Amino acid sequence: MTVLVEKHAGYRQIILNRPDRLNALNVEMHAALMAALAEAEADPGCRALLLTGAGRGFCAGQDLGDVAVREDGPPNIKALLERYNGLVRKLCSLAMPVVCAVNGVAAGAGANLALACDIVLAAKSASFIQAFSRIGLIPDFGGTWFLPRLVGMARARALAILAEPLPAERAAEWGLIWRAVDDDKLMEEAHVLTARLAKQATIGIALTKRALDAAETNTLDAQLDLERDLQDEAGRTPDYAEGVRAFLEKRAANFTGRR
Ligand code: LHQ
Repeated sequence: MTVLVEKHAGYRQIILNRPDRLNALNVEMHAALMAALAEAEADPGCRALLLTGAGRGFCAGQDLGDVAVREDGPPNIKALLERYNGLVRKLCSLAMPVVCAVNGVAAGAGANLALACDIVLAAKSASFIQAFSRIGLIPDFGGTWFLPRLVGMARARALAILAEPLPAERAAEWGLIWRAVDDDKLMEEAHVLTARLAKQATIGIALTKRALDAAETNTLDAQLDLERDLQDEAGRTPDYAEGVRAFLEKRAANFTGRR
């Protein structure tokens, strides 16, 4: 099994599971990951996801053994990426929060897979490597889109061109990720965070994601209109009514995540 799924109360943990290859991505793992996301999406009881890797790495990007240049010509990278791009699109558009616990090195597409998640925690010993330039490629899996937006163009360029490992603590300082965590606390913190998210107002979070994504390209005018419309949608959810009631009654809200 290249991907393992563990069910917890309100959320699922998805584990990349090719530890002897540092969880490098191949076609089989991609399909398993897509299936795990589709199953999570179809389960009304699943209100958050936690993505991590088995063993000492998070994900070393594309399995280079599978795309080696052979005598009969170059590999069909275009077709492969056409397929893989669906994963980034799916992760970014999921109507629930996705936490990524980067347990070890995240290289190439593996680094950008983490950046496609909503909240990224990383073990202090982990690092992020835009390894692509080492093999003559460009950052893919959304790397050229995520990097400049997260850390600014100067840092994005150096990360992409130099392919030096960025340690987790510096990644957090630079705003590439949310937090760097002591190695032995990573999974505990990731589970606590994901369990907490699974009890929040899920539709409100999904709409927040949509608003922030749209802000990347919208004018202020367009964004204000979008906020009006999405807030109207959020305001019609039972979770909004419950949130206000709970506030007024000075108690914790009991959100259902339902429409
Ligand atoms: C691997 C891999 C790996 C296979 C470690 N593949 N075996 C590209 C092309 C086409 C279409 C789609 O998109 C892409 C996008 C990409 O992702 S391109 C970038 C691909 N990734 C890389 O270039 C990173 C390659 N890996 C590394 O540079 C190192 O392994 C890192 C820096 C990640 C970790 O280094 P170490 O901690 O020293 O571990 P290691 O190198 O000894 O790796 C452990 C094993 O995992 C080793 O196998 P072995 O049999 O010797 O124990 C590696 O060969 C294997 N492995 N990454 N991507």
